[in-house]
Parts: sequence; C-alpha cells; structure tokens
Amino acid sequence: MDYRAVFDHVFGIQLWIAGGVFVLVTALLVGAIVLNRARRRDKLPFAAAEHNAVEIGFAVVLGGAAAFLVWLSLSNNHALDYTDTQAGSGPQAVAAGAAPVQVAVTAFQWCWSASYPGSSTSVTGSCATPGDRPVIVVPQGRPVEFSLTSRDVVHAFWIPQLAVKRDAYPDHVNSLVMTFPDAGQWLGRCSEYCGTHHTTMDFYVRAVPDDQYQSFLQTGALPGGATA
Ligand SMILES: [Cu+2]
Repeated sequence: MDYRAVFDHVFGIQLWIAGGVFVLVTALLVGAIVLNRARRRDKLPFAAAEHNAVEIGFAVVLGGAAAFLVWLSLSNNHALDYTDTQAGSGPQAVAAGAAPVQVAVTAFQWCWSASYPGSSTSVTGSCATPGDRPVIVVPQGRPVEFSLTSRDVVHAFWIPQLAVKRDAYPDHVNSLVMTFPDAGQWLGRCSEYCGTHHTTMDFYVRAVPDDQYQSFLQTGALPGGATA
C-alpha cells in the first residue's frame, strides 16, 4: 500500500465508526428529551436514575471502538515504514538489501537544511520568500532515507501531495524511507506549529535522474540551473 492508500483506508474506517457513534449519540439524546417531556413530572428523569447496565454497555461499545481505531492506526503506521510511494504511481516497495541513499534533514526556526553524508554538498535557505526555499535533491528510482532532526523545537516534515509526514525532534533522529519513481518536484511544509514563521517554512523535494544527482553531489549546483 502506498501512503495515500493507507491514509484513505484508515480514514474511511474512522469515518464510518465516527458516523455510527454520532448517529447513536444523537438518537439517545433525542430519545431522552422526548421521553422526559412525555414523562409525568413527579417521576425521576432518566438521567437521575441508575441505569448501570446501559452505562456499562455504552462504555464498552465506545471503549471497543477506540481500541479498534488505535489498533488500526498502529498496524497501518507500521506498514508505512516499509513501503513508499510517489503520487499516482502506486506502491514502490523497498527492495530487500537495496541500501537507501542517505539524506540528513534538519529543521530549524524557520526553515530546513539538508546534507548528504559522504559529500560536502548541502542545501539550506531562509524560507523568507518563495524564491529562498531549500530544494532537497534526491535521485529518482532509488530508495531514499531521510534522517530527520531539529535544531530547536519540534517541527514536522510534510509533503502534502505524497501524503507523507514525519515529526522532526531535537536530540532525536526519525527516519523515513521513500522512493521517487518519477522525476519531479513537490512542495513540502512544516506541519507542526513552531512559532512566528511556521507558515512560511516551505521547501521542495526534487527527484532527478541519477547522473544529475551525482553531479549535484559533486558540484552543489541544482539540476535545472539555480543554486541553493
Ligand atoms: Cu516548523
């Protein structure tokens, strides 16, 4: 499954359960109002009397739904760590034994930098204007492992079009493996509120053919002309 499919799968099931709980609660609420209005005034209203079986049953149903959703999310999250995707191209499983290309990404207030272990090339920017967004270059068609960390507060690495999101914590490295089957460029954002300029903390991920990636590693010049 790719990221988008996993998201749609989990969200679809959540929607049905949430919808069912909404209908149940609304029906009980309307029923209670109607019954209490119809009841004679000298009787205790439903809510003031003890109805242990009903209350326990309700708690069991809701607790069961919550436990099921937690299990569903956790099991699908696990699946995401071993698959990857590019929008529209379906799942691209990481081939066993294929060592991913390493890209070290650091978030900071309020932009991103990326370095490539084994190369002196790095990219960064200020994110102050759309023209100063860092472009994280990756090779097309090979697994890429992003090692995510933060220099200051909690940020989150998010590529909306690819339905990919992973937190970047200070003093901790989160990793995310993806493959980009096609060349292209995607807008990335920070999805964890991190201060004044959180909303301008945008970057690009650009996938290029391997020969262009290799020359980028050697020269630092962005494929396509502009220099980061
Ligand atoms: Cu941020």
